[in-house]
Amino acid sequence: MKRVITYGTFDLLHYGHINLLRRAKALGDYLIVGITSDDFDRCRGKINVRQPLMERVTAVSELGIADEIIIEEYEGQKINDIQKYDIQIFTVGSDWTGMFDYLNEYCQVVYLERTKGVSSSEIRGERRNIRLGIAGDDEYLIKFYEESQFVNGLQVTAFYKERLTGVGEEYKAQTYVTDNFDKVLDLTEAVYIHSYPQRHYELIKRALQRGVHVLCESPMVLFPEQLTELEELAKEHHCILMDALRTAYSTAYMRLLLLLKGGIIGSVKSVDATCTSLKHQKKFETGDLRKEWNTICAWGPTAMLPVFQILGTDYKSKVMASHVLNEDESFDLFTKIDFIYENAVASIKIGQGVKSEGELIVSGTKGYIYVPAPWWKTDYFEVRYENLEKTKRYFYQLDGEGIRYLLVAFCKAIESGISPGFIRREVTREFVHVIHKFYGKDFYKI
Ligand code: C2G
Repeated sequence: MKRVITYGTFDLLHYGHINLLRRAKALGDYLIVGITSDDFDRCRGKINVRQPLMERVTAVSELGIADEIIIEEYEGQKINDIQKYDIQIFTVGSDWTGMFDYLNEYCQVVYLERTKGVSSSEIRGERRNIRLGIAGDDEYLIKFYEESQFVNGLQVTAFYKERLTGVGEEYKAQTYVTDNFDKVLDLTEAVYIHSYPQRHYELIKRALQRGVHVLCESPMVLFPEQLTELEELAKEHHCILMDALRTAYSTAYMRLLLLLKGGIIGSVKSVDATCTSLKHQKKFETGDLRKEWNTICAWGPTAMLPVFQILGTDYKSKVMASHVLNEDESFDLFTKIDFIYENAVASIKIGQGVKSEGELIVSGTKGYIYVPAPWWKTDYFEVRYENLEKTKRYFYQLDGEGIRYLLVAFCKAIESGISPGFIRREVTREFVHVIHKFYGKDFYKI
């Protein structure tokens, strides 16, 4: 009996896949099909897969072509499978020609002509066509624009710029660059806002009133009552209003939270997060501070994210200490906040005028999790115990700082009408509450 194996994602199953599977079966007597897990696809950069694993398994199984279906979960599994299942032929489409020649050491490798004129990504693009506006005035928007190119069915059609003339100019050919926000809302179904905190409320409100979905950098607003009003407006206009804190969408960070919930370090007693960057320090000596991000806005939500997602938002008390500019006490260069919970503590240190080690440490009764700097965009963390030999190391590919995963989640939310649960509403609310307390001078001046 000649045993054949092939692998694939088989997302939105189409006749190109079916042609491949039929010809693969015809190469032998028994066909095993390896279907990639959601995680494995994400790690190898396939972030646009629409169907979860079991839907893809069912679709392939119902064809009645495969004799057996297995799940491909990690790089290098193919060699194990070829030996484990006593495979004589490995086959895959010709778009992979040459990529699997190394398997010739274990079995015959056959590349079958790829079927022209159909692909899952084209089908995704046909089924989704979201025109995205980008609004703000920061070089960061360029990175966002570039990341949006990785998301099937999402196209940046307009750039709204407020200050920096450079931002967006180079994309004039592909997008409409304007300083008229209403014009952007005419050309889009969704808008990403990264202006400055004082400006977000008005831009979000105008977008929601026009039925445009909103993805906005945290903090979305500076007053708790504004957030309540915008949440109501989003509901009234059936719009998504989503917090754009990209750390929450990075695979390593999400896996860290799941491991903690599973008790990998026992019960958590302390969360310590530090975020500092002196990148903008020069601006604070000369620029117009009203349009700059002070530290509590620039880094507060990021640093508070793990605190509130691991320990919750019902802390008993907090103590805030800030180093602020003399000429403008609402502009902090460094802030430390200690949160006291019923059974745990947390501390964040954030700074744009003070440098420290940007790590995240979660301390538990059995061990601790260590995430090296810059933890907020990490692809790596360690779980450490008293016995260092028991250290577990985790690595999850993070392309583009997690922005493309954030955009995929935003598109899925728009299509489903359901905000993803990555950042629960009460966490977003607590960001705003703490920042509001800062502006209310509820801190010790240091
Ligand atoms: N395919 C094809 N013709 C198409 C589209 C896909 O022959 N028009 C083939 C691909 O070459 C592949 C299989 O169908 O052999 C599944 O394609 P995908 O689901 O796109 O998955 P892919 O990541 O290409 O699978 O590690 C091997 C890869 O997993 C191969």
